[in-house]
Amino acid sequence: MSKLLEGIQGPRDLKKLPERSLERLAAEIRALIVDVVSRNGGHLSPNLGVVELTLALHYVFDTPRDKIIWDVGHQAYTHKILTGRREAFRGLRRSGGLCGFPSREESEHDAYNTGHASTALSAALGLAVSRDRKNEDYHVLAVVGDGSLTGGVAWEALNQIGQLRDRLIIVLNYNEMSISPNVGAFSKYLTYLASGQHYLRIKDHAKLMLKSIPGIGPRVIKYGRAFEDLIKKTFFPGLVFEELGIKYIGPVQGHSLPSLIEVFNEAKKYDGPVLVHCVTQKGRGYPPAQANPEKFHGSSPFIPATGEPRHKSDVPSYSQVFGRTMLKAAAADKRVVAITAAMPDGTGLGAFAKAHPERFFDVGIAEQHAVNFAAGLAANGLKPVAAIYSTFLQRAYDQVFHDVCLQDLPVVFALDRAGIVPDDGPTHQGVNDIAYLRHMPHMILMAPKDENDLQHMLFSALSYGHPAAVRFPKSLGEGVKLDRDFKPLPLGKAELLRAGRHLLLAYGSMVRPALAAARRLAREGISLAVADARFAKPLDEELILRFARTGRTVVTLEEGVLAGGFGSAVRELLDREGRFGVRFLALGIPDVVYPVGTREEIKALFGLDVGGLVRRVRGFFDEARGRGAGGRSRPGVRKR
Ligand SMILES: Cc1ncc(C[n+]2csc(CCOP(=O)(O)OP(=O)(O)O)c2C)c(N)n1
Repeated sequence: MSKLLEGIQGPRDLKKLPERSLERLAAEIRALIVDVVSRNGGHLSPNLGVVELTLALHYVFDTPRDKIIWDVGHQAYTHKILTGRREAFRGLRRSGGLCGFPSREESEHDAYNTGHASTALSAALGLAVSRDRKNEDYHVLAVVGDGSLTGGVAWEALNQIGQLRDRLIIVLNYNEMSISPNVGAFSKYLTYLASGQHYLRIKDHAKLMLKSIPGIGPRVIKYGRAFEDLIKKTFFPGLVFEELGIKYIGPVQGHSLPSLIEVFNEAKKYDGPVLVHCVTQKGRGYPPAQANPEKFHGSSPFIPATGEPRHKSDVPSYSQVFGRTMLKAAAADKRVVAITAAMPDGTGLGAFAKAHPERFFDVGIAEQHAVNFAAGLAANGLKPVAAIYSTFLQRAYDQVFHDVCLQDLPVVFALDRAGIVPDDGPTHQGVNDIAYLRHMPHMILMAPKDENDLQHMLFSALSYGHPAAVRFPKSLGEGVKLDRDFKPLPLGKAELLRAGRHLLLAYGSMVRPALAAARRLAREGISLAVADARFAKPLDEELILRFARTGRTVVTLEEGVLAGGFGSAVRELLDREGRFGVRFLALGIPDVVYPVGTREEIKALFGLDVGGLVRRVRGFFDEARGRGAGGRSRPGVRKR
């Protein structure tokens, strides 16, 4: 039998299919998603959960004229497959291939770029309001998960959606999961709605009330369906969404194509904001993901027959070492508590959560609240460690400043996924944290060169009594031996790892490449000392100035943006101290949007791999010797 999917070049082809064929098409899409994600890695269980929902959306609505905004956007694979990217889907998350998230640069069907959670409602409202002000006519939809609805910004949007009442369709994809089981009081409320209990309870209650009205009550109850409608109309306005001015439809079985098509057609007719509550199952149709939706939320490549990972390693990841260190730190000090914003496992805190449930807090997708909450805990003597990915802490810039740093509260930030983040594309890069934290008063910034130093840094951070952030990459460790006992690191002291005439000063993940580059350049007669900076703040000024004062060259290396980053800090120090005629070069990442790729590919793109470092440092020395720029000597450049 030929595949239906092969005939789908765009949503128009989908609409030509009879409704009864859609189930078969859903099965074909699931098979394609499992196949591609098993090879390339990606978000499996969220995508398997929305196959029918997406089919129904494209069956009823008409993109690119109608605009669909996917919250987070990690669940948009079926949408990509149906909108002319079926072939390209094989290159998902690969260099030069499709981005794992919606991308306006990629397709006119992607109305808005996403990657961080809880943004779709605000953006959809913006589109809807601008449509109405410009007298345009199309539908605007936001598809948002129950996890993403825990994010504060989604509530700020709901607040205004209810106020403005522009025509807008919110599709709530409810599966009781964030990455892990969803948390919080609102999540419980959605569960209550989805279970239908609210309706039964209201119905029973109303029946009792009506029965007690002599003569009329029993007769009304007898009219069954009409009675139910009356109940719905009378009591549903009490729902939170309706109270906010948003019509509520649901709950609807999110894998039943006929039901979905019916409710979307219904939602289409409504002239105001409407929310359709769809109940879906994460991982639907692939048993390993259904059984363990959390493990397959974002998966590395796996063997489809078993769900087992394709690549295994005995070397622990930085996240795992962080998690183990937290267990040790908690055993050593009762004041240590851990906070995650919906990432208990991704951050390596799973074991901590089990061992110390009363000292572990999953606040939901709520980074701002996480930091604010940590400040409160610290203000009363606890030692909170907020484990938040570098890219997501961007959300809480003001809380870090206003709540933590101004009050000099000892909150420790464990910044996982700092630096170049493979495969997820521009929204997930962790390259800004040095720059957005460096100017915060009282803040201490650290980055380990390996997983053993990570332990010591976390331990030290907990002892400094100030706000401190430790950044580490999304990567396996370097495979070094882990010391059993914690070693306190002297504040603001770098470690000289290799002697030499000029200085390569590397931060965190760049230390090892710096050593390798220095070894290669030594063979060419360029003598480089290599120091592990350990701290971006406070800097080891004594060490840097020792090299600078003798008029030598200083080169800084960082896996972060150059503007305001670690190299900038060193440059500011040199400027402040008079420069001494030092030649200075800062290597890092420019402020550009760069494509999907592996960490190695992106490092190479910016010349931060060993080969690139050798080339660029050599070039810098050549320039000084007058061999750069066509061999002409440049006036004003000091010779070595
Ligand atoms: C601001 C922010 N914090 C954390 C994340 C990481 N993250 C990606 S998906 C996700 C869970 C989303 O849950 P939900 O919206 O319910 O979608 P589901 O995966 O269940 O379909 C999280 C926490 C993110 N993308 N953005």
